[in-house]
Amino acid sequence: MNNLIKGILEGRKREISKAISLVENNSSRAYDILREIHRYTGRSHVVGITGPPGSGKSTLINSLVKEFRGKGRKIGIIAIDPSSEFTGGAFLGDRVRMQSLTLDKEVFIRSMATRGFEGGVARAAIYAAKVLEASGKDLIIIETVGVGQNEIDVVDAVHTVVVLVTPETGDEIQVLKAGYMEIGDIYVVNKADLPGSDDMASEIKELTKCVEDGWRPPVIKTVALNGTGIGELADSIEKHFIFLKGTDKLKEIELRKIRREILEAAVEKVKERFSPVIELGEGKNLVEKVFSREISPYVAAEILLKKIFKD
Ligand SMILES: Nc1nc2c(ncn2[C@@H]2O[C@H](COP(=O)(O)OP(=O)(O)OP(=O)(O)O)[C@@H](O)[C@H]2O)c(=O)[nH]1
Ligand SMILES: [Mg+2]
Repeated sequence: MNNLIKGILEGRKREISKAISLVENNSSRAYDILREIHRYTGRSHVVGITGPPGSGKSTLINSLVKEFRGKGRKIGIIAIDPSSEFTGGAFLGDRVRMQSLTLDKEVFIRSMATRGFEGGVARAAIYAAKVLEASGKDLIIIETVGVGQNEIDVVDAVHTVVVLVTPETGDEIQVLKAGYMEIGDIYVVNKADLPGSDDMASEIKELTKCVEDGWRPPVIKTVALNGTGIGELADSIEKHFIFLKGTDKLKEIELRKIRREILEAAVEKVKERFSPVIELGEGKNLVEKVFSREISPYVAAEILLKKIFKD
């Protein structure tokens, strides 16, 4: 077994970090690693924490990690950080806030900017989570913001989705109605020290009333800054995982992830085979034919696919 894999399995930060960088760069070595570690994955609880910018996700995760460390859990955190795309400010802020945690051997934290990743940041985050699973983390937390495609991809790949809102902006309920209400397994009204949090919590309870799949999403008020409500939140997160394990839902989520992984691996393989073929021989001819409008790119692709899979 090579040293990188060994280091990951032993939970060493240097090796975990290196593997995640390879995943981020979509390097072919990343696939070698993912192939090797697959059998050591599938035991962690993967939690997505999502909510509008500035709602306190990073602060909350900081408190949650302390709570879970108290229970002896090993933890990995991936923060998908859209703000760093513009100024780098939030990145530094998160870093400072989370610095105390990084001294802990059993806590691994990684921040990812939303741009600059071959294949998308959601994909990088999901594979990074897999590396963390293999490293023996009991709990993996992915922080995401917004309701864009990245978000949906991440939400699809986690076991438990925690949606964070605050009483700060009145129109957030509109945001909730627009997309968050279908995805949350647990709702958190953070900044409960500010006025309006009770109303906010009641409104969300009202909206989630008709959720009918054996799990009624709890609504929890927290003050991430001082730890209020964090114990209750940690309990809910664990209860949700127990709920998933007790039904076929956990397997459903895993199968969905696996299907996507197989599809991605297949696309990757086709790309690998395709690229040289379009440069030479028949491929080159087909490119010319597409150029002269004799055939379309789609027809050229079909011809080449048939040829590749015949060999
Ligand atoms: N009053 C109050 N402020 C809080 C609370 N939790 C977080 N904050 C503050 O809210 C601001 C944003 O907190 P972050 O944890 O960076 O929020 P975030 O959701 O991670 O932000 P982005 O990653 O930029 O989307 C910071 O100034 C925090 O100190 C809370 O419970 N009460
Ligand atoms: Mg943050």
